[in-house]
Amino acid sequence: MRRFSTCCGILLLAAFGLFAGDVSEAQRRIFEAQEAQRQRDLENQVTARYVPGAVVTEACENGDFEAGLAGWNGAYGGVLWGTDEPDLDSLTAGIQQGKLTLSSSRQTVVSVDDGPDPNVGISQVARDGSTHAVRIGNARAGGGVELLEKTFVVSPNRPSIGFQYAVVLEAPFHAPRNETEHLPLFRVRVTDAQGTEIPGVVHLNTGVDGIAERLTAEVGPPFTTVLRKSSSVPIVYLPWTCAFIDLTRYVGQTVTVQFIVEDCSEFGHWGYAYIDDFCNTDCVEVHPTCGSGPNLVRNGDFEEGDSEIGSELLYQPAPGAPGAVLPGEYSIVNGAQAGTISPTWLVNDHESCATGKFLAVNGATGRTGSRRIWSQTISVVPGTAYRFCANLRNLPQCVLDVAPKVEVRFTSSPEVVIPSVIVIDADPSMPCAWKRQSRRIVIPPGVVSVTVEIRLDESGEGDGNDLAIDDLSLKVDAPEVTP
Ligand SMILES: [Ca+2]
Ligand SMILES: [Ca+2]
Ligand SMILES: [Ca+2]
Ligand SMILES: [Ca+2]
Repeated sequence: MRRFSTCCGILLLAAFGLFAGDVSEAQRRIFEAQEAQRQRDLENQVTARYVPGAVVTEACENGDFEAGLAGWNGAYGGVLWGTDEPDLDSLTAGIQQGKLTLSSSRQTVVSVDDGPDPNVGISQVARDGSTHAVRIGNARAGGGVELLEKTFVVSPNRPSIGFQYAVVLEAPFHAPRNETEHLPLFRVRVTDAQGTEIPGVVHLNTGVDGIAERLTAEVGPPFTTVLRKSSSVPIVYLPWTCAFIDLTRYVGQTVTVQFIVEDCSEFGHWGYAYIDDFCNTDCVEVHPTCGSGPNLVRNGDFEEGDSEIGSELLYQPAPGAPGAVLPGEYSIVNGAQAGTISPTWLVNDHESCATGKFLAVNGATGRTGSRRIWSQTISVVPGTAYRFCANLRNLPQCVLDVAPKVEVRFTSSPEVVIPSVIVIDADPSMPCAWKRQSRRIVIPPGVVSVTVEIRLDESGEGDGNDLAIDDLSLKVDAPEVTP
């Protein structure tokens, strides 16, 4: 929706200097005329319309950009003034390279020989040994939208794609003035072959909870802020960061990965991003996947409540009151219930970080040995490699807290396959900071079922020893990734 500022608004805002960098009415009309011309060119077929996913290439072909932009597709366009997301079906297909300071520079190969980024001083390539990367966008405002795309069939040998990125955005101090406006941003969007967006597969690894697939220009973590003499608007940047896209559920399917940069929809502020090392295996190894195919653990997300738990502890069916779950008891709860049981049980469901359920254990202390808090016997195929994943977090008490020590035991009677001890140290101050643990097991010949046990050591002296468990899975493990 278009809006027109009132006189009052202009005076008030000018008094606070909040919108330094905003464009004049005349400048806005120029940007709108340019965008209208681009749209007319599309309609008259002077230029080609971007069709997402139209060109299928190899996932890792020229992922390091050492061969320029071969194997990559591009698109560009503009946002309408004050609107939300650009219409990705009305972009112009193509790659346009050029100087950082030109709005027509959409996707530009940069070289280590170009020196550091002139605005924030970071390297323009991801690491030593890389001589080229790509810059998406430019340091010129005007509602520009730039997109770099790769469409490929997800290989079983590479079910997750690592990459490196860096982001540089102007960050005006004001929040958007209405719900539909947006600040400069970088996002990674993944779609299936039908063009339907696949949520939850991009992990930008900013270190800040809740940022998964988009970074909007706001002063504060994860960004570093740079103040300028030439402008009252600071620049924020994220240096080169390892990220990955988890496509394990899409092996054999065609997906499209889009890296998108958008200037602010007020037309006054710009943003750009660098990409390098698409298919970097190190970025994935930091975050091993949980295997592929169906999850063989039953009720692994605990959404079915007290089913298939196999615990030696006592089940507490009514967790709705303070202290309801006693030492040596467990319950299946949501975040609100956990907070009622104990004010230090600050935790939300792992997958949604919202209203889902998880297993909460009030571990006993001062006893001998360990007890089984969860167990399941699962049918498996002999000779197959599986990966078991568990999401765990510490629910600490304020004083004399015993950090839970958990053992995951895989047995296939009579022989023990793998024992594995884990001390949980997931950040207790963040309700969504779960710690994912994964273990690879290879099923010996002749073995057709495995019992997975999660055991909790109860020998610590003190209080606490409490933990939450969610999203347990056992899936076929992908073959080792070869670089
Ligand atoms: Ca490179
Ligand atoms: Ca721009
Ligand atoms: Ca859950
Ligand atoms: Ca306890």
